[in-house]
Amino acid sequence: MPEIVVGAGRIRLVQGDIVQAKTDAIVNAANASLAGGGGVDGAIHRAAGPELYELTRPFGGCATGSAVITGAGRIPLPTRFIVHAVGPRYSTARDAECAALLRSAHEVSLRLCEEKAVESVAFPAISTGVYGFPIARAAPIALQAAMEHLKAGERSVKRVVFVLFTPADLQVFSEALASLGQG
Ligand code: AR6
Repeated sequence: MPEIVVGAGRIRLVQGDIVQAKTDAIVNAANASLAGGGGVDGAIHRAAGPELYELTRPFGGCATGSAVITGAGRIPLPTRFIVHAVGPRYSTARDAECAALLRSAHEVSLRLCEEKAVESVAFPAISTGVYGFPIARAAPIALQAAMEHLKAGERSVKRVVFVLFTPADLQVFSEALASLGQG
């Protein structure tokens, strides 16, 4: 299981269903309306139950590149929070802008976790499904955001887990982690 130590924390990569992550917080790859959808969003809403819609409704949506945090509905402890992060829809023509938005979706998610004194958080590969972000391009952006957050020190977040849905996605993240770890 790939894992690296960063400052006082660690980043781990696993393959599986993020609903089973058993972290204090789980990040959802949401959309700007926060009204639910397919992919990981659908899986999280199914597990959390209809109350999750009640929890997101007051926000009235979320900008791309940002995130909001709610309770976890029916997802059992230790998970207490869902972070609804909105990654960009990828377009080659706007690659740099998409990269910045993906990075900020991770940064805001981690900042919200700090506000709630979260120690462990699980991320999916945001934007790499329906939103079409090439995963080999997304992986180092996501990992770097997590590494920089942990490196800053004095963080409540000590463990960042990336839960990749397929073995192929896990492989891509593992290679990105290995090259960043050496850098
Ligand atoms: N656990 C972990 N990863 C998952 C799971 C799961 N249960 N299910 C899918 N993935 P996507 P996006 C992976 O499409 O690209 C929704 O409709 C999937 O293989 O869920 O950010 C929202 O409402 C992929 O690697 O999210 C938005 O409208 C990754 O999660 C839109 O899709 C992200 O794929 C967001 O698109």
